[in-house]
Amino acid sequence: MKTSRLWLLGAVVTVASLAGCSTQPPATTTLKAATPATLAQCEPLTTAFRHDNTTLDSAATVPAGALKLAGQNVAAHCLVKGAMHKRKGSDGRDYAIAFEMRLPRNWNGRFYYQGNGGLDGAVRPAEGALGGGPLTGALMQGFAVISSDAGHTGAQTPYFGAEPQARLDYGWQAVAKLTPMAKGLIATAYGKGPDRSYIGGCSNGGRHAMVAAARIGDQYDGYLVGAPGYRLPNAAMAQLWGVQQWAPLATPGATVKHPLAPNVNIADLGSALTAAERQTVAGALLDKCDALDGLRDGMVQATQACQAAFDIRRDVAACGTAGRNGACLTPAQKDVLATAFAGATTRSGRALYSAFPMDAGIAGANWAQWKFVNALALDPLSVGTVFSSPPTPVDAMKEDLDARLALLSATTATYRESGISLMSPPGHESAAGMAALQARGARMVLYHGVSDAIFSAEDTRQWMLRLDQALGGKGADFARYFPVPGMNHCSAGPAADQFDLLTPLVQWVEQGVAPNAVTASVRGAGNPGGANAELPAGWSASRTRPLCAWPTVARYNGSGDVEKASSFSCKP
Ligand SMILES: [Ca+2]
Repeated sequence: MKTSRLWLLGAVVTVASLAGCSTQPPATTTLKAATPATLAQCEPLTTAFRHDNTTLDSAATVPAGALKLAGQNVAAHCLVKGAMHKRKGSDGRDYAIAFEMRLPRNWNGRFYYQGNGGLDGAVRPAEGALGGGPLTGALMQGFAVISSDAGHTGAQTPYFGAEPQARLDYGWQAVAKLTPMAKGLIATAYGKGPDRSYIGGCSNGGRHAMVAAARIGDQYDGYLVGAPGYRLPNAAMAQLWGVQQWAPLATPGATVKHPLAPNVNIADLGSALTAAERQTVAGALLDKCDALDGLRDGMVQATQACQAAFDIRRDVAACGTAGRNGACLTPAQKDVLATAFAGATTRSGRALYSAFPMDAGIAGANWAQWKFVNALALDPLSVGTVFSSPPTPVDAMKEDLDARLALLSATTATYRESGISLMSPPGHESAAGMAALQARGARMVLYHGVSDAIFSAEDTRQWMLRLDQALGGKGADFARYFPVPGMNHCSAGPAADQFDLLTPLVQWVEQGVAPNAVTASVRGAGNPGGANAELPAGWSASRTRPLCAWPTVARYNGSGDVEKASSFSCKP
């Protein structure tokens, strides 16, 4: 019975496909698979390679095992260091787009652009970081990898934002300049350019990938988009809103150390919603939502159903006359939290950013770090210096958010592209350009921690909905989105946060196999990528779960080991 049903289904699909072929072009294109090659030269590259506005400072062989990733030896490769567009900035400082490339001796024929996080400003090792909990990365998989500082040095100070060209390089131009150079260097090193090219990263790195898709869509075949801050200036504005809302609820006079300047104290906003209170919210949410996926396991897979089932004001215990004790919230706390999740607005009612999905990862330390520390220590600097035209200091506690929002869309004679424009993918409001990428055979895989406190997984879902509309209901032919329940910003939180979505992306681009489910692991004690200290005590140290392509959800099969991904299926 089962067999004949399957056979019948197969027959129907075949007939439909044939009918489709006769009236319209094939729905999907699969690009030719990359073929391996061996590194032809390393040290001579400093003189053998020539590219406009580019200097190579060094090229040296890194022997096998000299670099280790997640406890494994990285194979022998060539480490090339250099810079593009060395110049004197309008602020008198020296600028350049510094980079390193790591070229494996045994190369898989592919190029990986490693987009880095935060404000860039440092050439992180070109290991091909994949996002999520630490794993080995693209270099270990045989990719030639580039990493850059995106045009300025100083990973933690946004002074560069006042320098117009440095601001543009950070926003999008560094990727556009480095990409053809990197492909040329690969051609010189191996005797052929990359057969297939990929770009990926998390946070600002995910933003780089999404911006590249919109700006230089002919350059990359695959996009690995993690926690994309694709509306980063807007997200930073929502952070300022949070500062102003939480500050009156914080303990008066309480301070914590500034994360970048240990001698500086900043207001302890976290006292407005303590770790115990966040745990209380997570507990109430689990009561309502954990079983919606078929299993009480401390993980809320049915994120969308949970948004309807859970109400902060109704479902979290209210503090009585004795006041706060960690196990309840005051009405004022509930109001701020509910508004933050619904989506912050300015005084005049303009949306600052996005709604956020409610999820058990609110208990994670990284959630609080973003909402209560970075919001006060980092976001005001980025908004004031990098995203505002002209640069204008922010007073986080008192800032007029309506006026500030206008500065993010403004241009001047010196700053000719607005902060929002230079940071965001052009046309993201309609997923513009993605139909052409899809037709060419390019593919995108996205992931996002559902409990990411700085960039919203709901904002990513909304982009997927717009993509689906732009592709006539066939968004899944171009992009697959994998929400990661419980995960905070790019990793951590009570989550299975270790996964490799690059391998399935390559299979999709080069073999036409679209990913529906990818196995993710928790990082328990002894994990080679480093243990996650926030795993709940009741979970196995080797728990696995399927990450399911949205909108499907990992549902328990009703039987089988509750710690194993194989006991779950991705279903609507
Ligand atoms: Ca569950």
